[in-house]
Formats: sequence, structure tokens, C-alpha cells
Amino acid sequence: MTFKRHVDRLPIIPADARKHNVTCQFCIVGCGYTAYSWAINEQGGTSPSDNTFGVDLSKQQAAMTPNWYSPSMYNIVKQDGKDVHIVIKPDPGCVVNSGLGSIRGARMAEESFSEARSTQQQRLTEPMVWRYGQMQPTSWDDALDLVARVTAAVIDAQGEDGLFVSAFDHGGAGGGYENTWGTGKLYFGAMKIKNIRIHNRPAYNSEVHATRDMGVGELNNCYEDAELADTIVAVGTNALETQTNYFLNHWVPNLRGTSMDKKNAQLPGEAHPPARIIFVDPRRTVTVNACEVEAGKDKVLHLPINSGTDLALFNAWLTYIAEKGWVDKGFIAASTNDFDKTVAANKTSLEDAAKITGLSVDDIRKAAEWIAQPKDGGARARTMFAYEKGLIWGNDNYRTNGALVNVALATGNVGRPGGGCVRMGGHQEGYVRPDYPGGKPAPYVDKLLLDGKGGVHHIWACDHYKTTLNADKFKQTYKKRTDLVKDAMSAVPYGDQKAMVAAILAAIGKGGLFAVDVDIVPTKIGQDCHVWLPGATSGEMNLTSMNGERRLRLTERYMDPPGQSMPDCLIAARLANNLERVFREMGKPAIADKFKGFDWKTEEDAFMDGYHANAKGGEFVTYERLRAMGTNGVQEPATGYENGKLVGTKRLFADGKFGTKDGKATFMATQWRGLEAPGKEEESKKFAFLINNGRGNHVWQSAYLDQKSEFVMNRWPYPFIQMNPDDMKELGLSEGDLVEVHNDNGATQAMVYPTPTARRKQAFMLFANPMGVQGNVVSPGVNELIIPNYKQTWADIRKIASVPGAARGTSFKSWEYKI
Ligand SMILES: Nc1nc2c(c(=O)[nH]1)N[C@H]1C(S)=C(S)[C@@H](COP(=O)(O)OP(=O)(O)OC[C@H]3O[C@@H](n4cnc5c(=O)[nH]c(N)nc54)[C@H](O)[C@@H]3O)O[C@H]1N2
Ligand SMILES: Nc1nc2c(c(=O)[nH]1)N[C@H]1C(S)=C(S)[C@@H](COP(=O)(O)OP(=O)(O)OC[C@H]3O[C@@H](n4cnc5c(=O)[nH]c(N)nc54)[C@H](O)[C@@H]3O)O[C@H]1N2
Ligand code: SF4
Ligand SMILES: [Mo]
Repeated sequence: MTFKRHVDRLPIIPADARKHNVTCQFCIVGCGYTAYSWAINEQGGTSPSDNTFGVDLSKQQAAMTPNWYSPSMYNIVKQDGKDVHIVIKPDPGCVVNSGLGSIRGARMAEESFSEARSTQQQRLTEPMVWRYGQMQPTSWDDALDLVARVTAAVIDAQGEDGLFVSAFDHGGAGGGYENTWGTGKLYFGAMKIKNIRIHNRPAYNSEVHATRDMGVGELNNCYEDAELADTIVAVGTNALETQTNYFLNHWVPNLRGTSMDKKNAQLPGEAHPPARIIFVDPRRTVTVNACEVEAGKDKVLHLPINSGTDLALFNAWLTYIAEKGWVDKGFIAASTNDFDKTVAANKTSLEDAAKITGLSVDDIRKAAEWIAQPKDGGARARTMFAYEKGLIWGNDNYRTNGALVNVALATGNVGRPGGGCVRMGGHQEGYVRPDYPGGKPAPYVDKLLLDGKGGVHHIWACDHYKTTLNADKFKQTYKKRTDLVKDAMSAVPYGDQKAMVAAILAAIGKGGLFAVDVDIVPTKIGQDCHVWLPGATSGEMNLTSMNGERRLRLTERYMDPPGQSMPDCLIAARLANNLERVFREMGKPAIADKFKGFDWKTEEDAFMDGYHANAKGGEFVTYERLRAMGTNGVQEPATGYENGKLVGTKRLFADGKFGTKDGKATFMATQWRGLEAPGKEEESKKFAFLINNGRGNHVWQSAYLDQKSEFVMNRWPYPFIQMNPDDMKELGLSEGDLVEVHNDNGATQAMVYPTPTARRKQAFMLFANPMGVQGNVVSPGVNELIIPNYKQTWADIRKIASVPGAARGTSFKSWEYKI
């Protein structure tokens, strides 16, 4: 299928086009982009003085030229109310991506709101309120007044525990320092809300509690370390598809042997063997395939582990490495506690680990050798450990995380060039908030909502109907509760705000829930909400975030937000203003006073109040200084401002001092205890297929923008489910058939994608898709700190339809490539 059928030429970017610094609004990698914009009735020319590249465009350009842009990087948007051309293209000067785009980031322009070109017309432009049996547009004053009155009344009746909140805690679109501070100051400063959950898990906790408890903050290295490492250990991360340009621009050069100059210059006097990579993943990913092609099969070791058994593997590595004496004795003595105790506690033989993990003794040993065997000449091996959702949303999160950090610490690979034990990351980060007022473990918010608790729910940039666990049950209960309130609202005559609030409160008294959704598009959960508040997103506001190597940048506002939409931090501020007013009207001045300090006019005000005043090193950072640092920004924490430049921190813990009281990292006892979350073991026995799940390259998250992208929807009209062809034969399935995936938790559906490399009875399904929510079949089982276990899900599969219309014409070729 050809895309951009209607585009046969695009305007040349003129020499005097405006330029704005942009960091990709999507994933953790945070690639640098430049937004070029210019008047709608102008365009550049081919002569060097007439175009932004300063080159003669009438001549054929070289193969890897940056002097071009693709149709997906182009749109017409509004700037100060006027239509302008815009091109958002990767910045060759950014050290993160060196000019590379990805299939997601390089579509930022075409996924922008454009009246002229009709893209993203789904965007919310006005606040909407449930009235006359449907959502109706209204003013900010009207919508916020209703939200504030209901919220204040619920707090008055139930205390602050009656207010439930779901909120992003990340960077990039739907997050960033401005907005986490705005929501954080509202819920943890002005109020002390305990019943709050994060966008991707049902409680307010850390995805990586263990590494933090050990004193090892999780984003501790820099992207260059992947170019300096002798061995990379990739656990449950599919980096080619999910951290794309980090993989392409920093892992691949090392695997190809083209980062040797850097190694020789930065690490002189030691051997630099060809880079090797170990994958721990039950599934063969396209990342494994790419590494085999780029490095050669002998440098790639894929350990197709039994789902959820990583912990046993890591304990066996620690045991074997300690026995061999391949540990960093000096580092262990100077910078850590509890090494001997932990080695004794975690003792696991290669044979025992082989039994649990389904791997061979030889492969486990070989991996340990690649990780820790000293190099020729005796120098310590430099090994980088990287993990993401296969570990984080996997079995026994806390202990498994700790077990991997144990191996990194034992081999002295934290705080050193070519090392690190890091999250690969999901979104960029953008966390600055007052402390969470609740305890540990934090309340299991989804469960409380299912149990009928809470009276009002504020939702910020998340769509649980597509992304939570136990989603089928969650939806059923949530709808019942919010319908009670809808029916009550429909029965009140329009214009009587007092009667409206009273009716809502009465419905809440009967088990109802009043729900407010702050989002940029109508969402699935939004269908069952009573108020929608339209957010402005990255590029429609100034936004700061940091990436996976703590690189902080400012994305400059390059276009107007749609309609009346506002930055989330200002929505939080206006909500605070309204709560102050309503509490005062209710005769509660002491409570009203807590909502002071929200007089921000711009997102920069929120940044100065939040990041500048509260973040470590924030005192050095301003918008002006960040703007001057361009797409390379500064690595957090900032440590100074010298000669017109912000100074940052390349690696954490380079001085051997860690984040514990005595400054020593602490090893952790992490014994194996099987499938740990309640119900998982039984589920694994009862159902035929592992329903492994996660991401695919094209789609960003729950497809909130992609659902209106012809390009993505033509490729994936339904979520794919990868299956082994022999399993398909057994079930009478052909490529493209729709299947139902079902277990005791619920059911969902997906489109079968034959995948010869898939193991028997192990399927992999695209998560969070509007056309089939994988979370419907994920059980409510969590670990002791309320971390979900999305990856360990088992279900049965049955055919429900032969290749439906939308799937005809879809390619079912292998995703692998050869050279
Ligand atoms: N089965 C299964 N479930 C999972 C996972 C898994 O691996 N498997 N992974 C989990 C993970 S890691 C994640 S991150 C979550 C994702 O879960 P969610 O955060 O719920 O999913 P997103 O699609 O990222 O939702 C973002 C919402 O924010 C809105 N949005 C975007 N930009 C803005 C903005 O600037 N302002 C506002 N107000 N709204 C905005 C979008 O329209 C969208 O509705 O899913 C989790 N769920
Ligand atoms: N294209 C794209 N990129 C994204 C996103 C997106 O939506 N689309 N989302 C972003 C976000 S928010 C996140 S959190 C990241 C997630 O990034 P990743 O963690 O890389 O992505 P996933 O696909 O969720 O899971 C990674 C791998 O975990 C494996 N896995 C499953 N079970 C196990 C297990 O028991 N052990 C081990 N070791 N591995 C297992 C899966 O087979 C899968 O290959 O991606 C970010 N980048
Ligand atoms: S790799 Fe991530 S940050 Fe970079 S362009 Fe792609 S989605 Fe954006
Ligand atoms: Mo995520």
C-alpha cells in the first residue's frame, strides 16, 4: 500500500524559517529534533541562499544527506492564530540520535492538530460536560466550577481519601516537569491524597523499588557506555522497537566494531575484545535478529528463558562468578555492604538454575563468562546491564530487580565507563513533586475502586480501559458506578448548579463515582466520565523532560494548542484556584488557604516554582539557559553554570558513593520463590498459551494518536498476536484470522501473525490496543509492593473470524532481516 497518496511535492524550507528546539514527545530516548516553520504563502528555493540547508538542492544529494525531509515530517499548523508550514525533522547535531528519526518520532508533524490538512481532528478543543444524555461543550469556568464543587463536597463528606487520582509521572507528552509539579503540588501539597495511582500501575510506588533500596538509582550511566562496553546484557528489553535510536546510534556501533576509536581514547591500556551481547527474553525479538546480523551470530547469546524465571538465572550468575573469583574485590570492599552474606543466601547452582529457567547449563555458564571473565591482560570486563518491562512487569519484580543489581555490583560495573545497571526506560522522565503522603505498600487503587470506594476520580493522561490489569472487570464495575452518576445528572434541570451537585452527591452515596478525564483526545475510559478537560501537549506548550541518560532539554512551543486546550500544569492551577474559591464559599477558609500559590500564568511559572526551586541542581536551570543548550541540553543533576553553559553529570556514582545512609550500595538477598503473584501459578497450569505481550515498532502506547493515522491503522487494523505456525495448524488458524483470547479474568481479541521463531504455546500480543485490550486477560495478581505482573498471563485461544476486511492486504512476512 502506498502512503501519502496525495503528496507529490513538498515546499522547500526557506533560509529564514523559524527554528525551535524539540525533543521527541514519545519514548525515553528523547531524540533531538528541530521544528522549522514559515509563512503559509512562502517557500524556499534550490539555490544555497534560498534554503535552510545552505546547499544547491538542484543537484542530487548524497545517500545519507540530512538535507531533506519526508512527508510524515510535514504539516500545516497554527502559530499565533495563523497557518504556517511546519517541518519537524531529526537534528543531526543531537548526540542522542545524530539525525536519526524513528517510525514514531518522524511522524510527530503529521500527528499534529491541523485544520488545514485535517490531521488529528479528534483532539479535544473545549471542556466537555455530561448533559442531556451526552458530552456537551462548555467553558473552562463552567466545567471547573462543577469539578471543584463536586470534589470539595466529596472531601467534605469523606475526607481527602474520597478523592481518587490517576496521574502520569513521566516526561514527554502527557508529562514533563511542569505538569508533574502542577499535579503534584495540587494533590500532595495543597491536599494529601493517598488514593492515587500512576499511569502504568495500580498504586503509587516505584517500578524499581529494589535498586533504589540498594542505593543504586536506576538511570546511572550514559548512552556512550553502550559504545564502550565489552558485553551488553539486555534483560526483557526489545530495544530496536522500543528504545530505537539508543539501540541504533549507540549499541549497533559497538556491535559493528565502529566505536573502537572511542574505546581506545577513553579506556587506554586495556584489551577491547569485540563487543558481545546477551539477551534474556522468552521470545526471539527483532532486536536479537538485528544484533546477529550486525555483530555475527557468535557474538550474540539469546537465552530464551521460561517466562518469569529471570531471578534464578541471576542468582546462578552471582554464585558462579563469586566461585570463580571474577568479582571486583576492591570495589566491593570500598563501596558495598553484605556481599558475603548475599552470596551465601542466594546460592544457586548452574544445574538448579537450568531446571527452573529451561536453559542449558552451558549457556548459563557461557553468559557468566561473557559477563565477568577477566579480559586478556587481566583487566576487569566492562559489562552494561539493561532491563525493562520483561523484568519490571515480570514475576517477583522486587527480588528480580535486586538479583540483577547484585551481579552488576559484584562485577564492579556501576559508575564506571562501559558499565551501568540501568532501566532502558519507557517514557522520558519528568518527576518533581512534594513527597507522596501515603505509606509503603501504597493502596491498591484499582481494587479500592472495584470495591466501591471513593467518590470522585481525577484522571490525568491515562486510559485504564486500555492499559490497566484486570481491565475487563475494571471496566464493568467502573461503568456501573459512573452510570449511577450520569443518570442522576440527566435528571436535574439545566442551570441549577446546586441541585446538580446535590444529585451527584446523592448518587455517590449509593455507590456512584464522579469522573473527570484530563486528556488530549476522547479516551475509552472517558466514555464513562462526566467531565473532559482538554490538555495542550508537547510543542503546543514549552515542556522540559530528561531522557534515559538524564539529559534534560526544553521543547519549545512551536504551535498553538487546539481550541481552548491548556497545558496540564495550568489546568491543575486553575482547578486549585476554583477549589480555593469553593472552600471559601463553603465557609472553610483554613482549607481554602491551602490552595494558595497557584497563580501561575504560564508553564514557565510552573517550571520555576517546581523544577527550579525543588529539583537537585534545579537552581542552575532556567528556560533561557536550557534554550541555549539546544537539543543536547544538560545531564542531570546540573552542577553549575559556567561560561554561558550548564554543567551536568555524565554518570552517577562515579565516586563510588551510593544513595544509602553510609554511602555504600547494599547487596540484597533474593531467593527464588516461584511464580509469586497470587493466582499466577494456577493460571499457568490451567490455560494452554502464555500470552506474552508488549510493544511493536509502529505504535506509540495505546495508539491514542495512531488510531487516527492511516499509516499505522493500515498496517495494524487489529492488534497482532504472534503465534507458532504449528499451534495455528492445531487450532485451524490462518494468517490474519481473528482469535479470541480468553481466561478466567476476561477476554479480548487479536489478529494472528504467523511467527516461525515463536516457541510452541507462547504467543506475543500487542498491548493496549483500542481494537483489542490485552489487559482484559491479565489477572489482578500483584507483588507485595503492588507491582503488576502483566507479562505472566496464560489463556486459551479460539478462532472467531476468518481474515476480516480490514486485515486483507496486510503483509504477514517475517519481521527479520538478513544480509
Ligand atoms: N498488558 C500490559 N499492560 C500494560 C503494559 C504492558 O506491558 N502490558 N505496560 C504498562 C506501561 S509500561 C505503560 S507506560 C502503560 C501506559 O498506560 P497509559 O498511560 O494509560 O497509556 P497511554 O497510551 O500512554 O495514555 C496516555 C493518555 O494520555 C493522553 N495524553 C497524551 N499527551 C497528553 C498531554 O499532553 N496531556 C494530557 N492531559 N493527556 C495526554 C493520551 O491521549 C492517552 O489517552 O500501560 C501499562 N499497561
Ligand atoms: N514502539 C514503541 N516503543 C515504546 C513504547 C511503545 O508503545 N511503542 N512504549 C514505551 C514505554 S512506556 C515502555 S515502558 C517501554 C517498554 O519497552 P520494553 O520493555 O522493551 O517493551 P515490551 O515489549 O513491553 O517488553 C520487552 C520484552 O520483555 C519480554 N518478556 C516477557 N516476559 C519476560 C520474562 O519473563 N523475562 C524476560 N527477561 N523478558 C520477558 C517480551 O518478550 C518483550 O520482548 O517502551 C517504550 N517505547
Ligand atoms: S527513538 Fe523514541 S525518542 Fe527517538 S524518535 Fe523514536 S520514539 Fe522518538
Ligand atoms: Mo511505560
